[in-house]
Amino acid sequence: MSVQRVLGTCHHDCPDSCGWVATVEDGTAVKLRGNPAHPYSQGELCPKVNRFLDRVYSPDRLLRPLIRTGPKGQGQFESVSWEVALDRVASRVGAITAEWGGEAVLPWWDAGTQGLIQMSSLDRRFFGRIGATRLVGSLCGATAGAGTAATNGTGLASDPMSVRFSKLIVLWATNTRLTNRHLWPFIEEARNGGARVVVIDSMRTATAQAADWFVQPLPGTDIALMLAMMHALVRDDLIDHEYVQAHTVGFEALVGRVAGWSPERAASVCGVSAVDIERLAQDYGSVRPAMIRTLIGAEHHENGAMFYRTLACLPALTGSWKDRGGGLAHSVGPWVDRNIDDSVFDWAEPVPRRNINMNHLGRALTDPDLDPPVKALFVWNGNPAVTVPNAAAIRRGLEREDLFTVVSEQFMTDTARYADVVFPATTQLEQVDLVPSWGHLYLGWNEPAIDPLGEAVPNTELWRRLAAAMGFDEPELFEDDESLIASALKGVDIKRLRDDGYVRLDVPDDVRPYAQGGFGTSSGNVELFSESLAALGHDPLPDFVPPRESAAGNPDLAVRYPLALLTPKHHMRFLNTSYSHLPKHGPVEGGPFVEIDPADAEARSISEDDLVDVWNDRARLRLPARISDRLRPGVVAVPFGWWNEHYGGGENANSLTNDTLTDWGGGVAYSDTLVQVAPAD
Ligand SMILES: Nc1nc2c(c(=O)[nH]1)N[C@H]1C(S)=C(S)[C@@H](COP(=O)(O)OP(=O)(O)OC[C@H]3O[C@@H](n4cnc5c(=O)[nH]c(N)nc54)[C@H](O)[C@@H]3O)O[C@H]1N2
Ligand SMILES: Nc1nc2c(c(=O)[nH]1)N[C@H]1C(S)=C(S)[C@@H](COP(=O)(O)OP(=O)(O)OC[C@H]3O[C@@H](n4cnc5c(=O)[nH]c(N)nc54)[C@H](O)[C@@H]3O)O[C@H]1N2
Ligand code: SF4
Ligand SMILES: [Mo]
Repeated sequence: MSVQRVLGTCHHDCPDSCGWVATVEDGTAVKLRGNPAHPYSQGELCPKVNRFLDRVYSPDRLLRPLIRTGPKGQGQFESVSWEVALDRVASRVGAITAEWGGEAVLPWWDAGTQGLIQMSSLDRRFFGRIGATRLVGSLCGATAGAGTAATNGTGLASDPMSVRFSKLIVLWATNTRLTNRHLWPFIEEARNGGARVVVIDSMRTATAQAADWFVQPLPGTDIALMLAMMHALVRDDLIDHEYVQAHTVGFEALVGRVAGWSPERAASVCGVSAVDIERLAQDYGSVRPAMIRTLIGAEHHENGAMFYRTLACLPALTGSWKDRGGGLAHSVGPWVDRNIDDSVFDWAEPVPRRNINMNHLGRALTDPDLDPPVKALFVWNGNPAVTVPNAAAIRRGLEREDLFTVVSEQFMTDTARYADVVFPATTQLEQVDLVPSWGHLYLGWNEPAIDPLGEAVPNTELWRRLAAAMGFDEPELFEDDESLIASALKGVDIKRLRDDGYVRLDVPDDVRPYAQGGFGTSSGNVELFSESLAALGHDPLPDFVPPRESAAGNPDLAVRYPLALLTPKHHMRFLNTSYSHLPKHGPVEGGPFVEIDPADAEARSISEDDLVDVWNDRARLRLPARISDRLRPGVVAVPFGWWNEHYGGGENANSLTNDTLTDWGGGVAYSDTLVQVAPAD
């Protein structure tokens, strides 16, 4: 028997990008464990990926190309050869582009794998060659990045692992223990050294339960809290004047703005008491090092970019960037640019192409005035029928008989069910890739451990086959995987990376990007007052504007829909919508439900486990009620990640959510959603 141990890296859209070791016996993977040598994940995976082999070898894996035989959305397909499926796509797409032009083709993809080449590489060339509509915007991360960049010029930020040197850790709108679990041991290390952990979240999450202090603002109102913190920092002179003088612009203007934001005023907006706001400001202004850790939880509001822009002012005021274990930690993506240049994958564009925001998929598929209309849709690395807000509109669009939909998937997702042609995709065990992380400073290598199952192919191979079927002959459309990876790497020893399974980015051990200033703005300073935001029509100073779909933003709507709805990640065994359909994941987590506070439940005569309707003008869901004290009165929550089938109909949590774009950054405000809840009749 031949036994091999193959090093790889988890591809999931998760900040941890864990290193793994697959044990392969006679070509079959029999064990998958964390790589104990990995400096960040330290030998552990997670309750999702501990069972990854069940996913790889699931009897439900799609292993042959499929062509639809029944009505759209019914999931009736027949297996066909690759040749037949490719011919079908080439002829339909050829006819569509001939009649409507390339922009009638819309590619839609996300980070189902965040591997460098399998997430996005040859697709850019393939769709560039077609002249397809360009997908812009982001479901995740871009708004947070654009918000911090408005203050700091770039998204460069603290190394999350340096949290172990902190004495005060503020986990702001991030559910670390669930979503970023491998950071927790470093937080515990800091705690053992005397650090205190404060969690600021609209929900009493598992992370909040593990904190020393939990602060609970109403959703979408944290900016008011931050403005009042700054008010108190200025009033009590907890400002690092030397740092502010040397490395910021607009301090006096900011002081003028926050003067109007007393803790009492902020308390009436965000629901956190003035006493707690004062205490938070005192702690933040006096304990050193103090690190603020955030990910993306707060970007899904209409004022999402302003949240991060305002948050980024705090460490500048206290000079916290000077400290190891201080500053602001969010995505480390911008550090990855030191060693990776993915613009090598771009297609040299001969003509400008129209843009469509990925969050507006429903609008794009149903807009009668869109010219040209979307006639062909390609989806890979994502499940937009469940993950994109206003999903009810997406479903109506996917049902269009004149829309030709192509999906590349590992499973028959809610999106794949609407496809005309489905191509089978490999998993991370079956494909080569390099995995940049957004949660730590190591690049991961992923060596294929087993041969592709059935006729599944990596995404890159799909684009090569489609290019050939379309009759294209530019050599850059056919570049092989290893060459693609090598072309994007800068200054990385690939052999070492392959041998060890990971390599540290070209960054120092002690990462303090702004200890001596050097911000990425044109002035080189933190822009407390931002001319560039003003030029774009935004408020040049931090300010709080209530989201339009909130009780404060739209009192009339709130009469009909008085409850704010959160739809957060909640289940340990889910990764977005991947896994909820698998037998050792979904059934173990139970099923979807709506969480409601005792006061709101009582006012509606709702008892535990009662079936209730949750609705607004977009859709209606019927769910069991769970009465809990994790939310403030006026806020309810439905966990994200379940498929339509788990709701027993054609809807899911995102059928209810708001697809308004964020203030800037191209994200979406799905956490600004108002609903009503009542017992089902
Ligand atoms: N188990 C598991 N882990 C995951 C994922 C998963 O699906 N399952 N998904 C992965 C992905 S794609 C990502 S991007 C990361 C995300 O990681 P996080 O950003 O940590 O997670 P989220 O759950 O999106 O949001 C965090 C918190 O923001 C809170 N929140 C929402 N609005 C507000 C607000 O206005 N103010 C405040 N203070 N809090 C607010 C929510 O209640 C939630 O608890 O997690 C990754 N890890
Ligand atoms: N209401 C609400 N909506 C949300 C969120 C929320 O918290 N609440 N979170 C948002 C966030 S942060 C994110 S990142 C998005 C996630 O949105 P999506 O990326 O659409 O979510 P996933 O469910 O992870 O879908 C990934 C799909 O990619 C497939 N896949 C994985 N690897 C490969 C591969 O190599 N090739 C191909 N072809 N397919 C592959 C998987 O089988 C899976 O079906 O959802 C967002 N939407
Ligand atoms: S999903 Fe996240 S925590 Fe789990 S193994 Fe993958 S990278 Fe690690
Ligand atoms: Mo995400």
